Amino acid sequence: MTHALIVIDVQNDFCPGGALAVPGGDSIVAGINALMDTAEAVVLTQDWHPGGHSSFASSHAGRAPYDLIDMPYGPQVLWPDHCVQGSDGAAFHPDLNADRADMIVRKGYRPEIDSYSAFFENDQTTPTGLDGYLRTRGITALTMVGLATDFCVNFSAVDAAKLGFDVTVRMDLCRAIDLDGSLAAARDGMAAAGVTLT
Ligand code: VGL
Ligand code: ZN
Repeated sequence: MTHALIVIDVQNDFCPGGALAVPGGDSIVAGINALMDTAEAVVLTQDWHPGGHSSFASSHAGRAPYDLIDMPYGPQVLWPDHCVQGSDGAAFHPDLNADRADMIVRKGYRPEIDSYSAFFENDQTTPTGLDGYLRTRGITALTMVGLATDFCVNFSAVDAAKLGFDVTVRMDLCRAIDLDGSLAAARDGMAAAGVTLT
């Protein structure tokens, strides 16, 4: 077994009606479930923030969602409160076949740092442990799907490529937030990192 399907953040808060809804976020669920049926290994990621997380605009006086601020580790977009640990918004979409997962990776649980990537937090050095998990299973090729194309999928795919995995992003099974051209930038960045976009 050398291939894994990585399903990024298919959670209620990123679907229509959620706190940080991605347009059409729920429309990819059936296709992802179908892909799971044929996958060798399945890993889900779950955005998992404590209340008052530093990526929430509500944690910064005078700031609004989608403002860009400087954090000690670099620039950070501020978000509406979302995916608070244990909340309904943090749960996987009810139709997602989460029972199929071999492994669930939670990220963004440190109050002072965000984590878009499934591999490293936003300081780009603190590992989540997923690299070690995949390597010790002998997995070398990854297919990525999920939410949002231009943030967590993008950062995960670029990090995976940098780590030496053979990475394909199924763009038809991802949906984007698209802030100020972030989707186009993500496509370019992923392609430049050697990620295959289909
Ligand atoms: C995400 C913004 C904040 C994502 C997570 O899953 O793409 N985006 N937290
Ligand atoms: Zn988040």
